[in-house]
Amino acid sequence: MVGTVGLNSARRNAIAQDVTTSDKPLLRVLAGEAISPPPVWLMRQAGRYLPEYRAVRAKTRDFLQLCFTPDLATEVTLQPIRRYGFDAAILFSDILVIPHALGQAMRFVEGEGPRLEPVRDARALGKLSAARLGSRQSPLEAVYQAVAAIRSALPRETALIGFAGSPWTVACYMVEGGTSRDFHVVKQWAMSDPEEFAGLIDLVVDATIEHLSRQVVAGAEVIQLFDSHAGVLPDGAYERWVIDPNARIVEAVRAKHPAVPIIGFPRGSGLRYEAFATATRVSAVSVDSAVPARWAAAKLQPHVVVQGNLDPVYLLAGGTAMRRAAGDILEALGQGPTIFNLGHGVIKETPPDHVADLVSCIRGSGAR
Ligand code: 1CP
Repeated sequence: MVGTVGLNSARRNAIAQDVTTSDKPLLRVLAGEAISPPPVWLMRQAGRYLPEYRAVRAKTRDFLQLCFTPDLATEVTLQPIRRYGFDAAILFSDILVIPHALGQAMRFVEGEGPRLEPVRDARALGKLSAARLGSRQSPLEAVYQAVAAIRSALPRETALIGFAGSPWTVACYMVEGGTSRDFHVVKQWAMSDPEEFAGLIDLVVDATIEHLSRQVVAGAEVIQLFDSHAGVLPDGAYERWVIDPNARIVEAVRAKHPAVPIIGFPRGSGLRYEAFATATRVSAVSVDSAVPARWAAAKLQPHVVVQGNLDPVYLLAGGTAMRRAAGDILEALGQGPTIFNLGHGVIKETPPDHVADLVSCIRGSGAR
């Protein structure tokens, strides 16, 4: 089944002007086509649940070294493509390469996660700079080399997704110094001194525009913006720190690269997904598992392509429960342009066989 139901005509025409027909199912859907079965890829499809990833990881000193060694980043990006034949590869990197490139001291502690020297005032903010990002001496040069190598190694039907964290989510880690239960330190700064906090957000916006543009120039065909902690902000603050920075990034990247579709993932946005989808002008919105797929079909799909949203724990559980839940999502979203994905990343305890089972369940759902 092929069609362009779901997107309003102005949007469809705007996209059609920019994207020529493609062999890649992901790009066809992002141009507004509904295809059955839909393209499938999974957030965190490369990573610790795969034994071949753990083998590469065991040979590297630390996680950042893996991100900044083009051969290794290329290899781990390709691993899940070889195993499962996903419709997209996502660059193996991390959202925290931006604070690193801005000059913030950071490291990944084994088994615990990221540790950053917190930025909590104007003085600490003043020490950071995006100046080197625009130059050929960018500390992220290795990332762009990986993008080019991945692109040339991919099968012709597989699209390459580049990505960055959205400014609010990146700022969460920069200010808290790591992960947090409620992110109250960064929220308090944003609420008590929004003008000063805007300086941090603006710095990350600029760095992110540069980083994404360089990924596109190197060969990324689609961009995803991860706003994983969007859901912790109340109304008002959400517009200022989630919608506005994402909208600025979409506008700037699209001005330079009009043909490149952009997927937004403002996790935990609830009812605000609708405002996010229309106000940021993203090409697609990735929804978390708390969003009813039928609601997404009714409220979001008329404006944007919808990506999602199987609960990663169904993938961990596998079997009939997983297949039934995946089928429900296909049934709700499959009439319009949709990309099958999880509501968040693959959990590291997930048996690799469950992933193979999920992919064959999606692909078995109709003839392409
Ligand atoms: O030792 C290891 O192997 C470290 C685990 C790991 C991995 C596999 C980290 C540390 N990052 C990654 C890769 C990664 N991170 C990708 C690769 C591509 C893929 O999806 O296959 C991507 C897209 C990310 C993005 C990322 N990093 C996000 C946004 C998505 C999300 O999961 O919400 C976030 C919040 C991070 C921060 C981060 N990096 C790593 C960890 C353990 C964390 C989370 C810390 C926390 O718990 O808050």
